Amino acid sequence: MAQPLTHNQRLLHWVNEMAQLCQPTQIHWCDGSEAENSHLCNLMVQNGTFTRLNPDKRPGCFLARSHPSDVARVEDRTFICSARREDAGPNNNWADPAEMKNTLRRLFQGSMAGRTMYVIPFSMGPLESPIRKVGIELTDSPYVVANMRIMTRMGREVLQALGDGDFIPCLHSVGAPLKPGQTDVPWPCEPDPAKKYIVHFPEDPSIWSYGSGYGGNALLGKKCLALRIASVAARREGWLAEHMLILCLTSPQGKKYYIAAAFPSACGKTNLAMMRPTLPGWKVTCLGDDIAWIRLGQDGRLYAMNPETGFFGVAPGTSQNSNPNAIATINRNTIFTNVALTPDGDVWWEDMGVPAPASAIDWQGQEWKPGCGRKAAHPNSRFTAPAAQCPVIDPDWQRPEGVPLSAILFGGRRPSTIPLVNEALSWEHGVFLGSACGSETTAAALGKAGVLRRDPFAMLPFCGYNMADYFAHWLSFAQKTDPAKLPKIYFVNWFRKSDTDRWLWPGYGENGRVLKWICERVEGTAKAVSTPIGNLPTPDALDLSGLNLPAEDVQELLSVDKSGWLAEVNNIEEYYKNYGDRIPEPLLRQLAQLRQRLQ
Ligand code: OXD
Ligand code: MN
Repeated sequence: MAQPLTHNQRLLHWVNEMAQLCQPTQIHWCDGSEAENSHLCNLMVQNGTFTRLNPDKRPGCFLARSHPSDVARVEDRTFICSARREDAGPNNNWADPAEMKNTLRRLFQGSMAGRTMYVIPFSMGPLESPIRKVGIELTDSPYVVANMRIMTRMGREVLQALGDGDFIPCLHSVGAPLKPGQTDVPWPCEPDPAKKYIVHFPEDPSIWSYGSGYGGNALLGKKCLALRIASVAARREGWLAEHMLILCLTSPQGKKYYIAAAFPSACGKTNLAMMRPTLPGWKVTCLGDDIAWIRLGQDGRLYAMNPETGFFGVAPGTSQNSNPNAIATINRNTIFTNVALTPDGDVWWEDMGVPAPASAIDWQGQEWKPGCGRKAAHPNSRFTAPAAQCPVIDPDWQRPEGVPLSAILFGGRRPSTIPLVNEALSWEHGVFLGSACGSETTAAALGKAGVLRRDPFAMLPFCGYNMADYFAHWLSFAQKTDPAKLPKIYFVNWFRKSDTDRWLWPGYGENGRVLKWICERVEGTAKAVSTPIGNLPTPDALDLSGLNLPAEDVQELLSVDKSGWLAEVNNIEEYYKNYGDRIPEPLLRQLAQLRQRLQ
């Protein structure tokens, strides 16, 4: 659509100004229609960005291969440019906003030459939601347009809902202007990592992203707007923008329990969000797999809403066994990025649970054979799929007011010390547990096994302000409402190992057993023992029927390792020191009380 679809003067003015700066050949206002999408997909097939997959196997699906330098979020090139450095906190890279804008203006000058500037109006959250945010992303990447159409509510109806209202300006360029006559490459980007910039100005608010076309760097509604910028707005406006899945667990009696859960990356959030519980009669339906916006309802309870409309999931490891519902979700209308292409025009990745093809084209476009020593799919290869296609999507997933939470879960990959499940003693204690979230790295990831990386609330890369102030914001909810109405908080750990490096807990669909105990605690019917670290299930309170777990494994999963916990207390204390005296007093009190209970 060449013509602007709006009379919003501020928007028209800004688009004009940015076009002057970036110098695109033309401007396209996205209407979000089916026709527009197929036109863009055809265009990308023609220029080599997309490969159309075999329509008999994956109708409406495409494969994209990125430049090898552009395969993941770039945290070290991500900036929060608040006016004051201390407001960004030690958890963020900070730069002076005026200086950064100068740098960015220089970079964006002429950056879209030879390309089309797409204007993407998008809404995070249902248009009727009281906390939805409208963003306008200007981008020179049609790949970004096609992904944003899956991940957000996008197009004409958003501009209609916006009217003359306020929007969040999001400027994006792949940073690869074309000279007259220069032929394009399938994945244009700025290959030099030091020249990529993912920048947030929380006080504007605005987002400027330069040099990358991949995932969270380029789909600006997701991590940039719905987490970093939204977390700042949420603090000001009295709600929470969280890195959480939302699921509904329905009991055999038909009672529904809505649960939100925060886990650091690579801890199985998408798997849990749509899992199939093995326990007969229990059912999980999915409301979201990555982000939850949570606010107080009129009844004093916390309500969670997923601001996205799609899943941007990691492909490797996704299989019929680990996540059958994801496999069913991605069988049509899905964009795959950096997975392998099979000779029959389908996709393949490591641990897909189906035999490797005899040959394939790998994520870098090269011939690949099993055993050749290279991975066929990049470890961070992705699928972008509409949430509505998930076979267990919850009927209320688009409710503008969200769903009332019964429980909030925190977790991480913790081979030792942390029990299978632990119930917080109070909201304050629960916030303390969230602040101590973290995951142990594997040998493959960091060259050193057993390194614990603290990732409070799984928000370390996504909190748009000082994390200590974020802790205080979480604590404040106990004053904003009757604490008895707040969800109960749990810390779970599916990743416990024995001394001999054996998994103690089967995970996946069996995690429903832990969720069942949590729901029974919410009802006040399940047994627990009070321990120095929190309330743990008695071994007979967990429904382990048919599992045949050795009694000593259950014992280990549900016991308190006192010396391990004392070390944990010291480690948390060290971690808090990063935030100096900004750490809220109640968390220091929780730490001291825990130490005392352990001694
Ligand atoms: C994601 C992440 O991509 O958390 O969702 O890294
Ligand atoms: Mn995530």
